[in-house]
Amino acid sequence: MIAAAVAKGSFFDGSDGLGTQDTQANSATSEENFINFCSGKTLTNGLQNTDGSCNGIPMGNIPAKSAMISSILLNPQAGDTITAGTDFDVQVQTSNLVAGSFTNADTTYYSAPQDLQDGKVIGHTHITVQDLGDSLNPTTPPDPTQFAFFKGINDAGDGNGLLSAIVSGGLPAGNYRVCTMNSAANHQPVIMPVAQRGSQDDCNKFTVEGDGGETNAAANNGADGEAAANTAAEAVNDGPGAIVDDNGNASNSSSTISSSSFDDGQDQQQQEEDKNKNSRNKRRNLRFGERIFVA
Ligand SMILES: [Cu+2]
Repeated sequence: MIAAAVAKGSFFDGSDGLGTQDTQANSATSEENFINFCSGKTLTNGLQNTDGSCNGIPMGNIPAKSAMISSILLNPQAGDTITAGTDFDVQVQTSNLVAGSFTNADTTYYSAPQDLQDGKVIGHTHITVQDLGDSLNPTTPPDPTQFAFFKGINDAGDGNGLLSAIVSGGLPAGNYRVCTMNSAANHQPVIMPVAQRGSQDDCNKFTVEGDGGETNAAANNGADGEAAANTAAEAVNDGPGAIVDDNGNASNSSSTISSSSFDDGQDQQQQEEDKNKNSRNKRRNLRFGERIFVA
């Protein structure tokens, strides 16, 4: 590491600094800035590992307090009633998000730090809608694996922070919550400079009424939702750097990455594994047609 890049703040557990409280947890410390924190664990490696993983990529550039992200949903509004099975727009006005930057969610998930342009976070937002069950005010948190609609918005909207996603086909009758999930380009939740602040995200609750309306294609159990999850899972199987060429064949670029700077002696074994994956992947066609924005 370059000395100037070492964060000395990580040397201290916070037990005798300013702001110490009796009830606080002492921070973990590392004079190496946790550079080996993920050693021996399953690395995130840009993949959406459903069993969890360890990500060693820095958090990155953080905006000034004067450029913190804020959001307000314009549609659906709080308490709205929407007709079942009818298209509607989710619209959110954001501020201080340089929207429209959306990296490959299957192979570069959390793989690079948050970054800024003109002092503002470069990234995108996600819209997620969940069925709340019998009531708009349930007391049990909704299961995060279950969603009625999900979309990563990969465009810059109107260029002034107004972003939207069409819920094509609408939703079946029910009580719902719609939320934003603002993120940096590599899909990580945005990191803000101070603790005391307003939320960077917004949620509204609304009702869908009437007959008709099927499971939305972008639900966790809809065709697009399942295809996106399958693609993410295939990328995990392919390993870091999995790519798909113009013919729809997957290959793994990580074997071409020079790893001479690593001292763990596993490079050769890794390259052998990558080679095996390549030959397997070449037999496999991209099954899911159009690319689906999964995250
Ligand atoms: Cu994303």
